[in-house]
Amino acid sequence: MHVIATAGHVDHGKSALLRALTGMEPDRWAEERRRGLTIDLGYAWMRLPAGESLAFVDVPGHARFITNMLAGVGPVPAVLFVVAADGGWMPQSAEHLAAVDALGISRGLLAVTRADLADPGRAMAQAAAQIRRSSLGAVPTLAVSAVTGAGLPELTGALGELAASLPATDPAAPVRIWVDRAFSITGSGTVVTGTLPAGTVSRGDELLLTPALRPVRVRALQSLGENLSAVTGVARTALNLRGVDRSDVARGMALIQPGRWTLAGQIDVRITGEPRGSSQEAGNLLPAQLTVHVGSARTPAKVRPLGGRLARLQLRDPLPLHVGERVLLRDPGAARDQGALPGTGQALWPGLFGAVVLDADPPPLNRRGVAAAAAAELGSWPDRPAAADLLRRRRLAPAAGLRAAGVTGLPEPVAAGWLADPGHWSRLSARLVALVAEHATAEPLAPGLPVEAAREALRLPDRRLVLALAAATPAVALKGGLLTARGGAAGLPAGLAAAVASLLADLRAKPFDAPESDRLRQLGLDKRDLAVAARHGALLRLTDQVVLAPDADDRAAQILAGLEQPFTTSQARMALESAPLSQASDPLARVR
Ligand SMILES: Nc1nc2c(ncn2[C@@H]2O[C@H](COP(=O)(O)OP(=O)(O)O)[C@@H](O)[C@H]2O)c(=O)[nH]1
Ligand SMILES: [Mg+2]
Repeated sequence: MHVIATAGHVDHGKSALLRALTGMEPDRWAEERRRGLTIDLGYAWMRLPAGESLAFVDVPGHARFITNMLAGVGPVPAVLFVVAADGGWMPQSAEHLAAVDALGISRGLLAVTRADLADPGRAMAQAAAQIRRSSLGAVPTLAVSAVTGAGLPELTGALGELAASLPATDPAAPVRIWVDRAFSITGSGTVVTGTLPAGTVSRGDELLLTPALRPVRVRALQSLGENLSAVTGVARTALNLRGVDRSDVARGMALIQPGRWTLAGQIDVRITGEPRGSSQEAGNLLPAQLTVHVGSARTPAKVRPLGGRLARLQLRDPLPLHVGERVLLRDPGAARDQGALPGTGQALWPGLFGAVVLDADPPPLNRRGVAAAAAAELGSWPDRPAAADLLRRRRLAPAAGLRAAGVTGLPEPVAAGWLADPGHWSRLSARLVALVAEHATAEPLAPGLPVEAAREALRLPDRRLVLALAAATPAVALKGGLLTARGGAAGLPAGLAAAVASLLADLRAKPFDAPESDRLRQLGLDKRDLAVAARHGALLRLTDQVVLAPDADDRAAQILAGLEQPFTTSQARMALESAPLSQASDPLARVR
């Protein structure tokens, strides 16, 4: 199935054209039919010559219902632009085109209808010239009449070609359905409808209703009036929900798959359109307040300019978003009818423009100079930020957070569930080496720097990050929850190094026979010396006065692992006493 929305000035024949194409009535309300005016969104569908279904979202053309129009166009990938042959290009033609352009919709058709009432040539040329300036570019253009039926077979053929040319969608994509209608059916409960742009929803799925993130279960689902066990986008869907009252659902909420979207309260955006003509003060690109439209949702937002085309928007109601997606921004203060009409090199419509979401979970801007730094950083980002861009900004981030931001191609985690910016990670590594050295100097008798102390000093959110960092830092060793330098005897004072070398020479013959206190005294090694040597990784200190070669514990484990299991303590002792010393594990190698 494919879904496309109509666009065009009021009374130009959008609803009549859909009626003629589909045989269905897109104006659902009695009031709409009585007044002959589309107020809210309408729905109709047809079967294309190739056998596929094409669903239409019919939008109102009247200026008063522009937010309904935006709710209809927002979630849809293509438009059927309608202009009356006897009306030509009109203000709401321009406003709708500006909305399509701001949303970055690039696929569509131009139907010049009511061609039985006037020669369509002028309207076709006029409209095509305007549309060419937008994200739609050059589109196939057809003259039709809903009354005589002239041109309808050609239009059906062109719709088939348009549908076939739309990019395939990913059935495994994250699900987000913007609610465009909600009602209750006696006996079934709450039903919501919306466009599923990609991904798959199945009966029994649990989805979250934004912004409350309230869990709801899909009890049943329909598409184009048919009961189905699963629906894959692009599709119009009606979902019967368990766990929510009709009164708790409204247009502008969304049903999302858990863990796949960021519920954003503030976003950093790059303006894509041309905000000229809006009510901003001179010299300022943006007004202080904007309305953000995305999908069927809209919310007021406070604008904090970051410089150039970059801004932070503080959303009144949080929205489920991905980075890289388009939102539409509207300046509620822009005088609708005062702006320059298109064709003068100005904005397509005053106070209506687009933006891309660069960051849906940006860091706070609470210190001086941070905004400028943010602008400098965001300025280099592409419209679809990659994991590397976001990580450079976050430095460290849970992989789940980046997945929820819609980022694919995540790097390998550095520790359970954590991603790190490579630059930041190597700076942390250097910092850890310095911390361990500082601690050794400050507290020479301490056996090492506790992992928790390192976590605090490095301000890391998870102790596992310290463990991973230690493992990735060759100059640091981790044993028993303590971090020590892995420098061997290299950093020891000369006298101490010599004494330790003698000790290690003794241990060569009997690696598990700790030197007696007499021998230690003879070499001039006191408790403090032993601690310092252990801190440098030159000795393994079991207790204050009991030391072995630094690799003794690993070697003991190896030897014991080679014994027939289970073994007794005396068998173990015997095995260790007679342990041969291999060249590779010569402890002196570290001192020489
Ligand atoms: N003669 C003629 N009238 C049309 C045609 N299409 C629409 N109309 C009439 O134009 C008016 C507006 O049509 P409608 O579909 O409601 O316009 P919308 O506001 O764009 O949805 C209605 O009175 C229709 O009957 C057409 O192709 N030929
Ligand atoms: Mg209509």
